[in-house]
Amino acid sequence: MKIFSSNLIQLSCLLFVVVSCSHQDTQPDMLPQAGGETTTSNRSSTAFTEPAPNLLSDSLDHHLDGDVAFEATFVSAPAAVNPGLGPLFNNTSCASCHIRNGRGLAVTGNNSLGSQLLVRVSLPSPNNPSRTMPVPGLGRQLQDHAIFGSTPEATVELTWVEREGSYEDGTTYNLRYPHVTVTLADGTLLPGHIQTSLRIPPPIFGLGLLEAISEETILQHADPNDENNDGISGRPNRIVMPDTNESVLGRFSWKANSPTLIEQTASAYVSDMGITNPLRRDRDPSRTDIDETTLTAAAFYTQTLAVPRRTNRHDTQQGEMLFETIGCASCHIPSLKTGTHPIAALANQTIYPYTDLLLHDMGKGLEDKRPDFEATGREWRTSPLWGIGLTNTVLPNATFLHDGRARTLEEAILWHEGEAQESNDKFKQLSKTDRFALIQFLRSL
Ligand code: HEC
Ligand code: HEC
Ligand SMILES: [Ca+2]
Ligand SMILES: [Ca+2]
Ligand SMILES: [Ca+2]
Repeated sequence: MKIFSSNLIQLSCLLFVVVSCSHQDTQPDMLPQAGGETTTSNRSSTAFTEPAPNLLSDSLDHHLDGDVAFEATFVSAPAAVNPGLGPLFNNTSCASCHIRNGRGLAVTGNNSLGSQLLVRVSLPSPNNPSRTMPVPGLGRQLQDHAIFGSTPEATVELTWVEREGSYEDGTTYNLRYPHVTVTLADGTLLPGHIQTSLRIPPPIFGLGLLEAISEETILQHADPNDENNDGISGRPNRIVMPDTNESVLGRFSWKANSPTLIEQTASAYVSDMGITNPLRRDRDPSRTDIDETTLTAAAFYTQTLAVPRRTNRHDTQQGEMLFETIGCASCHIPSLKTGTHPIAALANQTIYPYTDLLLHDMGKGLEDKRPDFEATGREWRTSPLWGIGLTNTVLPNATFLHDGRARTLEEAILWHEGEAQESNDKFKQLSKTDRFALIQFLRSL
């Protein structure tokens, strides 16, 4: 699925500016370029599928190979095309979980189509309860599908529990949170002492830029002991690489539990689809389901997707101001600069991702009670907010937060507790008009 419409759209925007030049809207060129030179003007349902417009032709070819890899549907061996699925898996292609490169749905069930939600599992380590070990027989992730002749590890059922609350002006709202029931292959329930964490697939555009931010830049925003006393104490996650024992900065996934896009891609292949690869071999190390070319192409694809540009709405200034004044921008840092990166198109860009890539204690409501490397059960990585206004343009029923519990942007904000409690309280104190303005700003991203 490849769209070469970006030039056309850019052209039509230019024309639009020419004919409506004295309009109240901010001209598109005056708006911050969300992804620097990787920004696309496409804000349709294919907004997350554009290659970065500044890729040189060799890189664009590599990106298009990666697109094929990302869409490839695996089947069980032997087969002429894309064999090697499973034996255990959650879904059959990258694209079937990251719908149109956006997020996946928070729905499960024992359907033959594969599931988009993942359930991570672990046991507390006996020597250090803030560390985890794999669960014997289940590993660190439940695979709820299997090829013919094998048995899925579990079935996962999701029900939602509703909870009511109200804004300061008396307007009421409803929040929902998931209740997960895991039934193991032998029909018994997953024992209660096993830690679980439910995660939906996040969008995958703009990630190469996040990879290109220097560690130094990210650590500048960290304040683990809250020395400036603003109630915000972001800290980095650190991942110990299995081969080298080296500790590296985590950046990707909901708890920043993955250090690089090649690592994230390699583990997605093996854990989500049962596809062994040069970075994740199994008992027979002499052969893998895919080769290095396919693995690097898929990772390259996630590194080089364009970031959609902000809309040129005139009614977002008030909301943008509130985003600063009620403290959202303390974690969702509007702008960062990328440093060096092997992919030239990603280097030295001024970008507007609205994240610090750090972990924050988000309180009891969002707690999953499952540590992930250095992240505690209550800590989550500040989600990037670029493109968040396009979530439902890309996928109408898509939802927010790590487990997809928030049906609207308002609900996502209302779940913010812990370090973000003050921001949440201030949001609840806003007038209806100001709440709307803040949401309009988010929708313009
Ligand atoms: C079964 C559904 C599923 C499949 C299949 C899948 N993913 Fe994911 N992906 C997820 C989930 C869920 C997460 C979040 C994981 C977490 O937080 O631990 C994720 C996270 C990611 C991230 C991190 C995004 C970010 O914002 O940090 C990338 C990149 C990614 N996946 C790429 C891929 C690629 C490439 C493939 C195919 C090789 C793939 N995924 C296959 C569900 C899936
Ligand atoms: C203390 C840091 C912090 C502050 C302050 C904060 N956020 Fe967040 N935000 C986060 C984290 C961490 C997440 C991810 C939580 C999760 O998925 O469980 C998040 C998630 C979100 C999401 C959902 C993103 C997605 O992809 O699903 C939205 C929307 C959001 N924040 C908006 C806001 C707004 C608006 C404010 C101000 C009212 C705000 N945040 C204040 C840290 C913060
Ligand atoms: Ca396999
Ligand atoms: Ca497993
Ligand atoms: Ca602080």
